[in-house]
Amino acid sequence: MAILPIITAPDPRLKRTCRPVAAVDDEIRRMMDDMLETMYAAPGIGLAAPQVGVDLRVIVVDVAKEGSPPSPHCLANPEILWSSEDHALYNEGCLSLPEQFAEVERPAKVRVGYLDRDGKPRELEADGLLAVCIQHEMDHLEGVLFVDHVSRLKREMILKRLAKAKKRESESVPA
Ligand code: GNR
Ligand code: NI
Repeated sequence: MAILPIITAPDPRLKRTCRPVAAVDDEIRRMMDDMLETMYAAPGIGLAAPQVGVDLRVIVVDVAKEGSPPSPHCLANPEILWSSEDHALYNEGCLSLPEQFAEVERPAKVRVGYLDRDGKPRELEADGLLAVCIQHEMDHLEGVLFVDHVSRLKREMILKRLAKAKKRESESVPA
């Protein structure tokens, strides 16, 4: 297993539409395992393949609370089969927009179809934080970040703040 570098905005690789995986083979399984390790190390509750530079439709999530047993999910080719009429707000963050947050509104519940780590077709009904996380990760597969769901003013403020933080960081590290 390996911890992979996480790409941050504004990187064009975060804006691509990802390709479906043909099959969940050993190479995809290795990528899922590396993504889980990378997500836990970050730490984060989800990770999408484009965040590690891979343009394939693969996401991993684990929203288990600290201290409770891990509950990893690996999803290849995820599809929203149903989403609830009722929506919910959540203050979202993203490992590709470090230390930035904004309230995003999404359907409160979703039913998702996908291939699991063994390539087996499965369905999952999610609500609460798991529903937020799965929708956030699936957005990444379309090149969409949480800032694309907020006003242009908020989005530009967040992207400017992130650019400043990155610049400060690059200048404070001795060459
Ligand atoms: O670790 C993460 N936390 C989080 C918090 C609120 C809403 C979504 C997320 S996903 C994020 C990890 C990430 O960037 N996944 O793409
Ligand atoms: Ni994200």
